[in-house]
Amino acid sequence: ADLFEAPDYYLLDDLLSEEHKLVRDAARAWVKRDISPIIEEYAQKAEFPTQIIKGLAEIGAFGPYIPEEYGGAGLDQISYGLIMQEIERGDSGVRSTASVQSSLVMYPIFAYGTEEQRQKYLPKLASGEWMGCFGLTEPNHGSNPGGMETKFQDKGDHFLLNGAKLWISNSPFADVAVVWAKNEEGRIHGLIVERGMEGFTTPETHNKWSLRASATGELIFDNVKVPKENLLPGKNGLGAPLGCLDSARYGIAWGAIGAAMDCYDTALRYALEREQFGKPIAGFQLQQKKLAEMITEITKAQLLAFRLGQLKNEGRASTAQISMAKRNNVDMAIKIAREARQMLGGMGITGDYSIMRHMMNLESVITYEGTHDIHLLITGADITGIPAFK
Ligand code: TGC
Ligand code: FAD
Repeated sequence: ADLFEAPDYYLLDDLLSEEHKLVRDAARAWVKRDISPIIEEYAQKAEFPTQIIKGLAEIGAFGPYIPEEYGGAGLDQISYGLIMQEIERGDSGVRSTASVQSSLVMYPIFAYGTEEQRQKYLPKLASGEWMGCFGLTEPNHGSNPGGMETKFQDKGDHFLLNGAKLWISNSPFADVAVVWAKNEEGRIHGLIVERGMEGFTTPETHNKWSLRASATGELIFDNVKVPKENLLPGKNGLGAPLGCLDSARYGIAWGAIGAAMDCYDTALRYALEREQFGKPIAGFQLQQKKLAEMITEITKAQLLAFRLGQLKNEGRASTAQISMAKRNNVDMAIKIAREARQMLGGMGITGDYSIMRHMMNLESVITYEGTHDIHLLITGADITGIPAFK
């Protein structure tokens, strides 16, 4: 088929609006044209393909749900999810870039920023003229961001920022960083730090076996003078960064379906063509079991994401509901990637097929934005009322 046909076993398309389908198909066509042909090469050489930034902006991947007056696409949450699904069908690293830009940089500026900050940053971020990153995780504080050590002091006409962030997607090339740091009272605030501010550096993290087509790095603040107007005034406390994570995790719940669809689609086609013992391997029960379980799990994940999207559109999706979908759908995708890889035999380990790349990428996706275990504990805390984190 010219255009990738997503598995749609329960006719979910019937529940989508014309706009949803238009947005989805535009993203799908762009991924097929501009991502799939080049992504393996960039993953192999561990480089982010900067030339795709313009295309990401054009399909509405930067701020899908940010209002049009700020340059966003003004779409609903299901369109946002469908865009993430299609991008991650191409590559989780490309979807990461879009997630960070939209939900972790544009969203906090939109939701917690002043009107001046919105006007200054959002249109340029929506067009991809500026790229952003989000600094929450630190070398000593990953799952427990509340323990962060990065801090800022009020120096009268500016803030003085010191500390370090690790594992930051897009940091090596980002123009702006939304950084979470504690003030002198230990309260967490968001600050917009711009490339070029003295004492601010962004060394790249090398030797990743996962998300190789995405640039990851550190953020180092050595007595950085941050103008006071760069503080996000609308919300403070750990709930401020966690509110951004709700939006990014929701996008990942959809994105993971895209990676799973690509693995399933590839394995199905391969199994129908590849013959052993005189017949297509798709004719063997063991291979059918794998394929049947894949389509079942994808279908369940689609329904979870779709219903979550409805709740999000109504402003009713809880953090715990989002955690459940992120955890389930990423786990579903990584298991499908592992099974699909085996179905391709030796060919499955090569870059001639996308599966091994998805499989390795998903090791990051199951870790970032809250690990698999942390999301289980969020569900546990929600249903029992007893947080088991500490
Ligand atoms: P806890 O006591 O539960 O909460 C602290 C305060 O925050 C409030 N809150 C929320 N507010 C808004 N939205 C949410 N989702 C919220 N969740 C909690 C909460 O009500 C409380 O408020 P208050 O007023 O009482 O202070 O916090 P805790 O310290 O016990 O930690 C809980 C835990 C472990 C669940 C949380 O910290 C967590 O989610 N940890 C995982 C860390 C994480 O996800 N890091 C992600 C970094 S960014 C990233 O990975 C980007 S990858 C990007 C890509 O490439 O796609
Ligand atoms: P740790 O918190 O040290 O966890 C190690 C293990 O212990 C995990 O299995 C975890 O589940 C488990 N564990 C921790 N606490 C508990 C507990 N209470 N109970 C049971 N088990 C527990 N962060 C950003 O801020 N911005 C980014 O853009 C960003 N991009 C990333 C990109 C990549 C490629 C990667 C790999 C990470 C990125 N991260 C980013 C960081 C990511 O969010 C963290 O890696 C993640 O939150 C886990 O933190 P950690 O790596 O320090 O692991």
